[in-house]
Amino acid sequence: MADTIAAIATGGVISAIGIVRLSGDRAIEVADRVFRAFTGRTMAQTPDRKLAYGELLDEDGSVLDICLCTVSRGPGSYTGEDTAEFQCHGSPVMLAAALRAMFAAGARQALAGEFSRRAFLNGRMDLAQAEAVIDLIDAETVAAAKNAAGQLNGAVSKKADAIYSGLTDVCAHFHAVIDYPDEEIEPFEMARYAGQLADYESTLRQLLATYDRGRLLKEGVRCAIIGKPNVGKSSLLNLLAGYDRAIVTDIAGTTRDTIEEKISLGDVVLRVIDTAGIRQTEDTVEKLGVARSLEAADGADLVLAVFDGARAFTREDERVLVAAEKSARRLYVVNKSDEAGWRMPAELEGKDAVVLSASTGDGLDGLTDRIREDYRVGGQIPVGEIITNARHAEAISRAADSLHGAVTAAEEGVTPDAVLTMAEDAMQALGELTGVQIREDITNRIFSRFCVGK
Ligand SMILES: Nc1nc2c(ncn2[C@@H]2O[C@H](COP(=O)(O)OP(=O)(O)OP(=O)(O)O)[C@@H](O)[C@H]2O)c(=O)[nH]1
Ligand SMILES: [Mg+2]
Repeated sequence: MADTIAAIATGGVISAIGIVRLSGDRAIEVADRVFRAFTGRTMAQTPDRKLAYGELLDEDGSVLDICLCTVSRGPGSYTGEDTAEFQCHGSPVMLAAALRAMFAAGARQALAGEFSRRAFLNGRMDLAQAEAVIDLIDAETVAAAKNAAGQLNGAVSKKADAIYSGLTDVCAHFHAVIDYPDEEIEPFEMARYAGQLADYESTLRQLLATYDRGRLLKEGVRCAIIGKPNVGKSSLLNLLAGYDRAIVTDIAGTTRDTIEEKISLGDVVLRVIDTAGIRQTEDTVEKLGVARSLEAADGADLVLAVFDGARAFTREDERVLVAAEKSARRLYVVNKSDEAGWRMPAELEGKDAVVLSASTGDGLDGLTDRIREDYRVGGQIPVGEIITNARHAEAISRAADSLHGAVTAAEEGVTPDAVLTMAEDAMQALGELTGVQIREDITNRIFSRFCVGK
């Protein structure tokens, strides 16, 4: 028995359409208590996925809205249970009243993610697919959405399932030989399977290698702007953001603390961090600021090291160069190209430098094109097969390590049962990925990230 849950599935703002949904054993009965189709037909008499036009009623039976209702019966529905959905006008107060009427008719408020949780528990989707639903809702770029859609379609799950199933066959063969010695089963030779296990490991490693890119796709590229004071870091942040986010003055040491701003460059989301100018200072506050600047550079995916091309290259610039070179990835920005006397510093010769004027905006496209090109998704990796989820990456990595252990042991002639224990560890890890084998507390944590109504 699944109790019947109800929730408003659309956002709590005034909009053209608002959706309320129901799922559970009594979903259609509840729908019939709050909805009267103009045809006179009940929803119980209405076929699946057919729209009915009619009146939505409150607890007292007075009309709240004129809307559309559709039902989808289990097991072929999103949750695998009987479901009903109302497409109403998008007034948040009216939708709340409709929800109250459904509670009065026997439904209860759905918890966050409860519809998708039921879909998972009823086998309508695996755990990796359910997590793709939330990624799709959270997507900040079209590329991120497409990748999540690919995962919802099972791009990653299918690979994990194929390996899981292959490993099941290997283990089953071994156990059959041991358990049924009298049967004529082909003898088990571990060496025959070593190549297969190695192939599985390599498939998993390839999948895992996409996680670097996937993390950036999902979380955005952490991009720290560093440089000595007054080179135009905050001006660059403002130029990228398109508005005056940070204070800009001609006083060296204007920015004291890090300032973060999310900026979308088409398919790439940058989390830009403007920092305090790096210099030797006795000022306590500024000193702390400089320490934060260096920390930001350390933790960044990309460092934009800014220099003032209109002024001499100094020892402070030298320090910035060193910090940039220590970072994961860097681009050198030589600013103030609008000023007479601008020149490319000899110290940057042969380096990846972009010429810019943060005042006029000249060179901005060159910079953003470079960043977009570097962090663009696609190319070699099929969309949908980019791992974006830390939990998935961890499970895949554990499975690959176990398989590596199994292959090495098989090659060294270790007894099959020891090899297969490692293969079973890999199965356990893959089972956690798709949710075949998963602890309930982990499932709870995953679905609690969903919004109510999904
Ligand atoms: N001519 C010219 N002036 C610029 C340009 N970019 C910034 N400036 C000027 O340089 C000065 C310092 O700019 P900021 O953006 O505050 O520099 P900053 O690197 O953030 O400085 P701190 O916060 O002190 O570390 C301001 O007077 C800006 O107007 C540029 O491209 N051309
Ligand atoms: Mg500044």
